[in-house]
Amino acid sequence: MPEIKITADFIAEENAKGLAALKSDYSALGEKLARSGMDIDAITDKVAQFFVAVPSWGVGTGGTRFARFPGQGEPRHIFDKLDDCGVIQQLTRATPTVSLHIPWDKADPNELKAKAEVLGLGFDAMNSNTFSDGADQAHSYKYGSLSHVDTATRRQAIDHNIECIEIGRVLGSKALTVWIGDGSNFPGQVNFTKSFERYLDAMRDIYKALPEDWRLFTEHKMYEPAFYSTVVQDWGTNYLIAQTLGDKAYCLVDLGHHAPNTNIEMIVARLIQFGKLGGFHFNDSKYGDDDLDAGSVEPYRLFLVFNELVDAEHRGVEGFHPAHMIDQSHNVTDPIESLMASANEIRRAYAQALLVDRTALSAFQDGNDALMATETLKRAYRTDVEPILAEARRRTGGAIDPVATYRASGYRLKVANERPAVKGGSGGIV
Ligand SMILES: [Mn+2]
Repeated sequence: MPEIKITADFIAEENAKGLAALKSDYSALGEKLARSGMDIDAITDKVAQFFVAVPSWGVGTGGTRFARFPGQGEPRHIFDKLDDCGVIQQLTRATPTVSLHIPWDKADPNELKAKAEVLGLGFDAMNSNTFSDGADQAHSYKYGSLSHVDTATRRQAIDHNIECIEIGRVLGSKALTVWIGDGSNFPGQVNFTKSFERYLDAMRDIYKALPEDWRLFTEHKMYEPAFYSTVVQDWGTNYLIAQTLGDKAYCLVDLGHHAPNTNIEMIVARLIQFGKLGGFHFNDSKYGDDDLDAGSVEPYRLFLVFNELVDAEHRGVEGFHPAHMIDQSHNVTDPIESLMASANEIRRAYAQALLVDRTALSAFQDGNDALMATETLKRAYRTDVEPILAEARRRTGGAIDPVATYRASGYRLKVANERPAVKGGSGGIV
Protein backbone atom coordinates (compact mmCIF):
# COMPACT_ATOMS: atom_id res chain seq x y z
CA MET A 1 0.00 0.00 0.00
CA PRO A 2 1.73 3.25 -1.10
CA GLU A 3 1.98 5.98 1.50
CA ILE A 4 0.24 9.13 0.29
CA LYS A 5 1.25 11.85 2.62
CA ILE A 6 1.26 15.57 2.59
CA THR A 7 4.94 16.43 3.01
CA ALA A 8 6.32 18.74 5.68
CA ASP A 9 7.87 20.82 2.88
CA PHE A 10 4.46 21.31 1.30
CA ILE A 11 2.98 22.46 4.62
CA ALA A 12 5.92 24.86 5.09
CA GLU A 13 5.39 26.30 1.59
CA GLU A 14 1.70 26.84 2.24
CA ASN A 15 2.41 28.32 5.68
CA ALA A 16 4.88 30.79 4.15
CA LYS A 17 1.96 32.40 2.31
CA GLY A 18 0.13 33.27 5.51
CA LEU A 19 3.04 33.80 7.88
CA ALA A 20 3.33 37.61 7.73
CA ALA A 21 -0.39 38.09 8.39
CA LEU A 22 -0.30 35.60 11.26
CA LYS A 23 2.70 37.29 12.89
CA SER A 24 0.92 40.63 12.72
CA ASP A 25 -2.39 39.29 14.07
CA TYR A 26 -0.64 37.30 16.80
CA SER A 27 1.34 40.30 17.92
CA ALA A 28 -1.78 42.52 18.02
CA LEU A 29 -3.69 39.92 20.05
CA GLY A 30 -0.66 39.50 22.34
CA GLU A 31 -0.69 43.25 23.09
CA LYS A 32 -4.42 43.21 23.77
CA LEU A 33 -4.15 40.26 26.16
CA ALA A 34 -1.11 41.77 27.88
CA ARG A 35 -3.26 44.76 28.85
CA SER A 36 -5.34 42.28 30.89
CA GLY A 37 -2.21 40.72 32.37
CA MET A 38 -2.30 37.65 30.15
CA ASP A 39 0.70 36.09 28.42
CA ILE A 40 -0.29 34.99 24.92
CA ASP A 41 2.57 32.47 24.61
CA ALA A 42 1.50 30.69 27.80
CA ILE A 43 -2.01 30.35 26.36
CA THR A 44 -0.67 29.16 22.99
CA ASP A 45 1.42 26.50 24.78
CA LYS A 46 -1.65 25.23 26.61
CA VAL A 47 -3.70 25.14 23.42
CA ALA A 48 -0.91 23.23 21.64
CA GLN A 49 -1.11 20.62 24.41
CA PHE A 50 -4.87 20.19 24.11
CA PHE A 51 -5.85 17.13 22.08
CA VAL A 52 -9.04 15.50 20.91
CA ALA A 53 -9.41 11.97 19.50
CA VAL A 54 -10.80 11.39 16.02
CA PRO A 55 -13.39 8.61 15.61
CA SER A 56 -12.41 6.08 12.95
CA TRP A 57 -16.04 6.02 11.79
CA GLY A 58 -15.98 9.78 11.27
CA VAL A 59 -13.68 9.71 8.23
CA GLY A 60 -16.25 7.83 6.15
CA THR A 61 -19.24 9.74 4.78
CA GLY A 62 -22.17 9.35 7.12
CA GLY A 63 -25.81 8.96 6.34
CA THR A 64 -29.23 9.03 7.86
CA ARG A 65 -31.80 6.28 8.30
CA PHE A 66 -33.17 7.43 4.94
CA ALA A 67 -30.08 7.30 2.77
CA ARG A 68 -26.35 7.56 2.51
CA PHE A 69 -24.70 9.44 -0.33
CA PRO A 70 -21.11 8.22 -0.66
CA GLY A 71 -18.25 10.67 -1.07
CA GLN A 72 -15.22 10.57 -3.30
CA GLY A 73 -12.25 8.39 -2.33
CA GLU A 74 -13.92 7.00 0.76
CA PRO A 75 -11.79 4.79 3.02
CA ARG A 76 -12.31 1.10 2.21
CA HIS A 77 -11.13 -0.28 5.52
CA ILE A 78 -9.48 0.68 8.77
CA PHE A 79 -6.03 1.10 7.18
CA ASP A 80 -7.41 3.73 4.76
CA LYS A 81 -9.23 5.32 7.69
CA LEU A 82 -5.95 5.57 9.60
CA ASP A 83 -4.35 7.28 6.57
CA ASP A 84 -7.11 9.90 6.65
CA CYS A 85 -6.77 10.32 10.42
CA GLY A 86 -3.04 10.78 9.86
CA VAL A 87 -3.73 13.73 7.54
CA ILE A 88 -6.04 15.35 10.10
CA GLN A 89 -3.32 15.09 12.75
CA GLN A 90 -0.59 16.21 10.36
CA LEU A 91 -2.38 19.45 9.51
CA THR A 92 -4.08 20.27 12.83
CA ARG A 93 -1.64 18.72 15.37
CA ALA A 94 -4.70 18.50 17.61
CA THR A 95 -5.72 14.88 17.00
CA PRO A 96 -2.88 12.45 17.80
CA THR A 97 -5.19 9.55 18.66
CA VAL A 98 -7.93 7.54 16.97
CA SER A 99 -10.92 5.94 18.66
CA LEU A 100 -11.74 2.55 17.12
CA HIS A 101 -15.08 0.84 16.75
CA ILE A 102 -15.24 -2.95 16.90
CA PRO A 103 -16.18 -4.91 14.77
CA TRP A 104 -16.11 -2.20 12.06
CA ASP A 105 -12.36 -1.73 12.50
CA LYS A 106 -11.42 -5.31 13.24
CA ALA A 107 -7.97 -6.26 11.91
CA ASP A 108 -4.76 -7.78 13.23
CA PRO A 109 -4.04 -5.48 16.22
CA ASN A 110 -0.30 -5.68 15.64
CA GLU A 111 -0.74 -4.51 12.04
CA LEU A 112 -2.98 -1.69 13.24
CA LYS A 113 -0.39 -0.65 15.77
CA ALA A 114 2.42 -0.72 13.20
CA LYS A 115 0.38 1.34 10.72
CA ALA A 116 -0.54 3.90 13.38
CA GLU A 117 3.08 4.26 14.44
CA VAL A 118 4.14 5.06 10.87
CA LEU A 119 1.51 7.80 10.82
CA GLY A 120 2.42 9.13 14.26
CA LEU A 121 -0.92 8.09 15.72
CA GLY A 122 -1.98 6.34 18.92
CA PHE A 123 -5.28 4.84 20.03
CA ASP A 124 -7.88 6.37 22.29
CA ALA A 125 -10.94 4.65 23.83
CA MET A 126 -12.23 1.44 22.25
CA ASN A 127 -15.90 1.38 21.27
CA SER A 128 -18.02 -1.75 21.28
CA ASN A 129 -21.02 -2.36 19.04
CA THR A 130 -23.99 -4.27 20.35
CA PHE A 131 -26.52 -2.10 18.52
CA SER A 132 -26.35 -3.99 15.22
CA ASP A 133 -25.98 -7.61 14.20
CA GLY A 134 -22.83 -9.01 12.60
CA ALA A 135 -23.09 -11.56 9.79
CA ASP A 136 -21.88 -14.53 11.83
CA GLN A 137 -23.59 -13.64 15.10
CA ALA A 138 -25.46 -16.37 17.02
CA HIS A 139 -27.95 -14.11 18.84
CA SER A 140 -29.67 -10.99 17.50
CA TYR A 141 -29.66 -7.60 19.23
CA LYS A 142 -33.03 -6.67 17.75
CA TYR A 143 -34.57 -6.64 21.24
CA GLY A 144 -31.52 -5.45 23.11
CA SER A 145 -28.04 -6.54 24.11
CA LEU A 146 -26.67 -6.02 27.64
CA SER A 147 -30.23 -5.70 28.98
CA HIS A 148 -31.76 -8.44 26.79
CA VAL A 149 -34.18 -10.84 28.48
CA ASP A 150 -32.19 -13.81 27.14
CA THR A 151 -29.09 -14.84 29.10
CA ALA A 152 -27.18 -16.13 26.05
CA THR A 153 -27.71 -12.84 24.19
CA ARG A 154 -26.47 -10.85 27.18
CA ARG A 155 -23.46 -13.18 27.46
CA GLN A 156 -22.63 -12.64 23.79
CA ALA A 157 -22.75 -8.85 24.32
CA ILE A 158 -20.55 -9.12 27.43
CA ASP A 159 -18.01 -11.29 25.57
CA HIS A 160 -17.90 -8.78 22.71
CA ASN A 161 -17.05 -5.98 25.12
CA ILE A 162 -14.35 -8.10 26.71
CA GLU A 163 -12.93 -8.79 23.25
CA CYS A 164 -12.79 -5.01 22.66
CA ILE A 165 -10.74 -4.68 25.85
CA GLU A 166 -8.37 -7.43 24.68
CA ILE A 167 -7.83 -5.75 21.29
CA GLY A 168 -7.38 -2.39 23.02
CA ARG A 169 -4.71 -3.80 25.31
CA VAL A 170 -2.54 -4.70 22.33
CA LEU A 171 -3.12 -1.26 20.79
CA GLY A 172 -2.24 0.66 23.95
CA SER A 173 -5.76 1.96 24.56
CA LYS A 174 -6.74 2.72 28.16
CA ALA A 175 -10.52 2.92 28.01
CA LEU A 176 -13.67 1.22 26.82
CA THR A 177 -16.74 3.22 25.84
CA VAL A 178 -20.06 1.40 26.04
CA TRP A 179 -23.13 2.78 24.35
CA ILE A 180 -26.11 0.48 23.85
CA GLY A 181 -29.17 0.88 21.68
CA ASP A 182 -31.31 -1.02 24.18
CA GLY A 183 -34.72 0.38 24.97
CA SER A 184 -38.33 0.17 23.88
CA ASN A 185 -40.74 1.61 21.34
CA PHE A 186 -43.96 1.01 23.29
CA PRO A 187 -45.10 1.72 26.83
CA GLY A 188 -45.14 -1.64 28.59
CA GLN A 189 -42.73 -3.27 26.13
CA VAL A 190 -39.99 -3.63 28.74
CA ASN A 191 -39.92 -3.51 32.50
CA PHE A 192 -37.81 -0.45 33.37
CA THR A 193 -36.49 -1.93 36.61
CA LYS A 194 -35.74 -5.43 35.39
CA SER A 195 -34.03 -4.25 32.20
CA PHE A 196 -31.76 -1.89 34.17
CA GLU A 197 -30.96 -4.68 36.65
CA ARG A 198 -29.96 -6.97 33.78
CA TYR A 199 -27.86 -4.17 32.27
CA LEU A 200 -26.04 -3.54 35.57
CA ASP A 201 -25.36 -7.26 36.02
CA ALA A 202 -23.87 -7.48 32.54
CA MET A 203 -21.79 -4.33 33.08
CA ARG A 204 -20.38 -5.80 36.29
CA ASP A 205 -18.92 -8.67 34.23
CA ILE A 206 -17.37 -6.23 31.76
CA TYR A 207 -16.02 -4.09 34.59
CA LYS A 208 -14.32 -7.15 36.11
CA ALA A 209 -12.40 -7.68 32.86
CA LEU A 210 -10.95 -4.15 32.87
CA PRO A 211 -7.18 -3.92 33.32
CA GLU A 212 -6.07 -2.01 36.41
CA ASP A 213 -5.12 1.17 34.53
CA TRP A 214 -8.21 1.32 32.32
CA ARG A 215 -11.36 3.39 32.60
CA LEU A 216 -14.88 2.41 31.61
CA PHE A 217 -17.03 5.08 30.00
CA THR A 218 -20.78 4.67 29.72
CA GLU A 219 -22.69 6.94 27.38
CA HIS A 220 -26.28 8.01 27.92
CA LYS A 221 -28.74 8.86 25.17
CA MET A 222 -32.38 9.81 25.61
CA TYR A 223 -33.75 8.28 22.41
CA GLU A 224 -32.85 6.47 19.20
CA PRO A 225 -32.81 3.76 18.00
CA ALA A 226 -35.47 3.10 20.67
CA PHE A 227 -38.06 5.89 20.59
CA TYR A 228 -40.13 5.39 23.73
CA SER A 229 -37.46 4.61 26.32
CA THR A 230 -33.78 3.82 26.48
CA VAL A 231 -32.10 1.84 29.26
CA VAL A 232 -29.36 4.46 29.76
CA GLN A 233 -31.42 7.55 29.02
CA ASP A 234 -29.84 10.43 30.90
CA TRP A 235 -26.96 11.58 33.06
CA GLY A 236 -28.77 10.56 36.26
CA THR A 237 -28.95 6.93 35.16
CA ASN A 238 -25.39 7.22 33.85
CA TYR A 239 -24.22 8.48 37.22
CA LEU A 240 -25.98 5.57 38.96
CA ILE A 241 -24.11 3.17 36.67
CA ALA A 242 -20.72 4.73 37.38
CA GLN A 243 -21.45 4.80 41.11
CA THR A 244 -22.65 1.19 41.14
CA LEU A 245 -19.75 -0.26 39.14
CA GLY A 246 -16.81 1.34 40.95
CA ASP A 247 -13.82 3.68 40.77
CA LYS A 248 -12.88 2.88 37.18
CA ALA A 249 -16.37 3.67 35.85
CA TYR A 250 -17.15 7.16 34.56
CA CYS A 251 -19.88 8.97 32.64
CA LEU A 252 -19.34 9.99 29.05
CA VAL A 253 -21.23 13.05 27.86
CA ASP A 254 -22.13 13.12 24.18
CA LEU A 255 -23.27 16.68 23.58
CA GLY A 256 -25.98 15.54 21.16
CA HIS A 257 -27.60 13.02 23.49
CA HIS A 258 -29.84 15.39 25.43
CA ALA A 259 -33.23 16.98 25.03
CA PRO A 260 -33.19 20.40 23.33
CA ASN A 261 -32.39 23.26 25.76
CA THR A 262 -30.84 20.93 28.36
CA ASN A 263 -28.22 22.75 30.41
CA ILE A 264 -25.33 20.45 29.46
CA GLU A 265 -22.63 22.64 31.03
CA MET A 266 -24.38 22.22 34.37
CA ILE A 267 -24.42 18.42 33.96
CA VAL A 268 -20.69 18.64 33.30
CA ALA A 269 -20.18 20.66 36.49
CA ARG A 270 -22.13 18.13 38.57
CA LEU A 271 -20.18 15.17 37.19
CA ILE A 272 -16.89 16.96 37.87
CA GLN A 273 -17.96 17.76 41.44
CA PHE A 274 -18.63 14.11 42.16
CA GLY A 275 -15.58 12.76 40.31
CA LYS A 276 -17.48 10.95 37.59
CA LEU A 277 -16.87 12.94 34.42
CA GLY A 278 -15.15 10.47 32.08
CA GLY A 279 -15.10 12.49 28.92
CA PHE A 280 -16.91 13.78 25.89
CA HIS A 281 -18.19 13.00 22.50
CA PHE A 282 -18.10 16.42 20.89
CA ASN A 283 -20.57 17.35 18.18
CA ASP A 284 -23.38 19.85 17.77
CA SER A 285 -27.12 19.63 17.30
CA LYS A 286 -30.19 21.73 16.64
CA TYR A 287 -33.03 19.30 17.26
CA GLY A 288 -31.68 16.07 18.71
CA ASP A 289 -28.76 13.76 18.12
CA ASP A 290 -28.04 15.48 14.81
CA ASP A 291 -24.30 14.67 14.89
CA LEU A 292 -23.46 18.04 13.35
CA ASP A 293 -19.93 19.46 13.39
CA ALA A 294 -18.73 20.68 16.80
CA GLY A 295 -19.39 24.38 17.27
CA SER A 296 -21.34 24.72 14.03
CA VAL A 297 -24.72 25.60 15.57
CA GLU A 298 -24.17 26.61 19.20
CA PRO A 299 -20.55 27.68 19.69
CA TYR A 300 -21.47 29.55 22.88
CA ARG A 301 -22.71 26.32 24.47
CA LEU A 302 -19.44 24.64 23.57
CA PHE A 303 -17.61 27.54 25.21
CA LEU A 304 -19.75 27.22 28.35
CA VAL A 305 -18.88 23.51 28.58
CA PHE A 306 -15.20 24.42 28.32
CA ASN A 307 -15.67 27.14 30.88
CA GLU A 308 -16.56 24.38 33.36
CA LEU A 309 -13.56 22.28 32.30
CA VAL A 310 -11.11 25.16 32.65
CA ASP A 311 -12.68 26.11 35.97
CA ALA A 312 -11.97 22.57 37.22
CA GLU A 313 -8.44 22.76 35.84
CA HIS A 314 -8.00 26.13 37.54
CA ARG A 315 -9.22 24.75 40.88
CA GLY A 316 -6.84 21.79 40.54
CA VAL A 317 -9.56 19.16 40.87
CA GLU A 318 -7.87 15.89 41.80
CA GLY A 319 -7.76 13.16 39.15
CA PHE A 320 -9.33 15.45 36.57
CA HIS A 321 -8.44 14.23 33.11
CA PRO A 322 -11.52 13.86 30.93
CA ALA A 323 -11.16 12.13 27.58
CA HIS A 324 -11.90 14.30 24.56
CA MET A 325 -13.38 12.60 21.52
CA ILE A 326 -15.28 13.76 18.47
CA ASP A 327 -18.43 11.85 17.49
CA GLN A 328 -20.03 13.27 14.35
CA SER A 329 -21.60 12.16 11.11
CA HIS A 330 -20.60 14.03 7.95
CA ASN A 331 -23.23 13.80 5.26
CA VAL A 332 -22.56 16.79 3.01
CA THR A 333 -18.89 17.65 3.58
CA ASP A 334 -15.52 16.00 3.06
CA PRO A 335 -15.14 14.23 6.44
CA ILE A 336 -11.46 15.18 6.69
CA GLU A 337 -12.35 18.86 6.35
CA SER A 338 -15.19 18.60 8.87
CA LEU A 339 -13.00 16.84 11.42
CA MET A 340 -10.21 19.39 11.04
CA ALA A 341 -12.66 22.26 11.41
CA SER A 342 -14.25 20.59 14.45
CA ALA A 343 -10.90 19.99 16.15
CA ASN A 344 -10.24 23.67 15.59
CA GLU A 345 -13.61 24.70 17.06
CA ILE A 346 -13.02 22.54 20.14
CA ARG A 347 -9.61 24.12 20.65
CA ARG A 348 -11.19 27.54 20.11
CA ALA A 349 -13.67 26.95 22.92
CA TYR A 350 -10.80 25.83 25.16
CA ALA A 351 -8.70 28.90 24.29
CA GLN A 352 -11.63 31.25 24.91
CA ALA A 353 -12.30 29.59 28.26
CA LEU A 354 -8.63 30.09 29.21
CA LEU A 355 -9.18 33.84 28.72
CA VAL A 356 -11.92 34.08 31.36
CA ASP A 357 -10.81 36.29 34.25
CA ARG A 358 -11.68 33.83 37.02
CA THR A 359 -10.75 36.10 39.88
CA ALA A 360 -13.08 38.80 38.58
CA LEU A 361 -15.82 36.26 37.83
CA SER A 362 -15.67 34.88 41.33
CA ALA A 363 -15.89 38.37 42.81
CA PHE A 364 -18.91 39.25 40.66
CA GLN A 365 -20.59 35.99 41.70
CA ASP A 366 -19.96 36.68 45.37
CA GLY A 367 -21.24 40.24 44.94
CA ASN A 368 -24.41 39.09 43.15
CA ASP A 369 -23.43 41.19 40.13
CA ALA A 370 -25.16 39.09 37.50
CA LEU A 371 -24.54 41.49 34.65
CA MET A 372 -20.80 41.78 35.13
CA ALA A 373 -20.47 38.05 35.83
CA THR A 374 -22.00 37.17 32.50
CA GLU A 375 -20.07 40.00 30.78
CA THR A 376 -16.86 38.43 32.09
CA LEU A 377 -17.71 35.25 30.21
CA LYS A 378 -18.83 37.13 27.11
CA ARG A 379 -15.64 39.18 27.05
CA ALA A 380 -13.55 36.01 26.79
CA TYR A 381 -15.95 34.47 24.27
CA ARG A 382 -15.91 37.54 22.03
CA THR A 383 -12.11 37.46 21.72
CA ASP A 384 -10.97 36.25 18.31
CA VAL A 385 -8.43 33.59 19.31
CA GLU A 386 -7.76 32.35 15.77
CA PRO A 387 -4.15 33.73 15.82
CA ILE A 388 -3.50 31.57 18.93
CA LEU A 389 -4.94 28.47 17.27
CA ALA A 390 -3.00 29.03 14.05
CA GLU A 391 0.25 29.75 15.90
CA ALA A 392 -0.20 26.62 18.07
CA ARG A 393 -0.51 24.56 14.88
CA ARG A 394 2.40 26.28 13.14
CA ARG A 395 4.75 25.85 16.10
CA THR A 396 4.05 22.12 16.22
CA GLY A 397 4.48 21.50 12.49
CA GLY A 398 0.85 21.83 11.44
CA ALA A 399 -0.82 24.12 8.96
CA ILE A 400 -1.73 27.75 9.57
CA ASP A 401 -4.86 27.09 7.51
CA PRO A 402 -5.55 23.32 7.58
CA VAL A 403 -8.51 23.26 5.17
CA ALA A 404 -6.80 25.47 2.55
CA THR A 405 -3.59 23.41 2.81
CA TYR A 406 -5.56 20.17 2.55
CA ARG A 407 -7.39 21.38 -0.55
CA ALA A 408 -4.15 22.61 -2.14
CA SER A 409 -2.52 19.21 -1.53
CA GLY A 410 -5.04 17.36 -3.70
CA TYR A 411 -5.13 14.52 -1.14
CA ARG A 412 -8.75 13.59 -1.77
CA LEU A 413 -8.24 13.28 -5.54
CA LYS A 414 -5.11 11.21 -5.02
CA VAL A 415 -6.84 8.71 -2.74
CA ALA A 416 -9.89 8.64 -5.02
CA ASN A 417 -7.65 7.12 -7.70
CA GLU A 418 -6.74 4.30 -5.35
CA ARG A 419 -10.05 3.78 -3.63
CA PRO A 420 -12.80 2.69 -6.03
CA ALA A 421 -16.04 4.68 -5.88
CA VAL A 422 -18.75 3.19 -3.72
CA LYS A 423 -21.88 2.76 -5.82
CA GLY A 424 -25.29 3.67 -4.49
CA GLY A 425 -26.18 4.28 -0.91
CA SER A 426 -27.92 2.35 1.76
CA GLY A 427 -29.45 3.64 4.97
CA GLY A 428 -27.48 3.66 8.15
CA ILE A 429 -25.72 6.14 10.32
CA VAL A 430 -22.23 5.00 9.39
MN1 LIG B 1 -21.39 9.28 21.04
